[in-house]
Amino acid sequence: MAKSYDANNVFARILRGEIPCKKVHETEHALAFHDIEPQTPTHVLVIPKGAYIDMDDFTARASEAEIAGLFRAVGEVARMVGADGPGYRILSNCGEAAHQEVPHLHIHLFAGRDLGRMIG
Ligand code: DGP
Repeated sequence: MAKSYDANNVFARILRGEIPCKKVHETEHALAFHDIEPQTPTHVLVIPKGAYIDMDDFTARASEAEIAGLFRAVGEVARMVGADGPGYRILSNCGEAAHQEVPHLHIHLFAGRDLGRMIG
């Protein structure tokens, strides 16, 4: 059964300007802002402006322009925060098994220290 998008999730509210965020970057298709509970010295979330629950929903319904726009923005953010040199990690939790908390697609960008090796 198709999941339905909750228009009152916290990132939808940030997109509508109802909740403040520390903005890093904004494009036609994406918004990037600092995570409220940073796990690394640099921890930015990059989200699509469209109403998509997770990566599964996004890749099924978003246009080519939206998909390209989101991933282009991730690269732009990495360069803007200076993560492109030393390196960074991107991650997106999708659904219950991955413990996704906010039901609006978001890509975490972690940087600012050695991130170690990651498995699973
Ligand atoms: P996830 O578990 O992948 O759904 O991560 C959700 C992230 O969202 C988590 O790292 C904390 C962050 N977050 C939750 N609420 C807010 C908020 O109101 N503002 C910001 N900037 N980040 C938030």
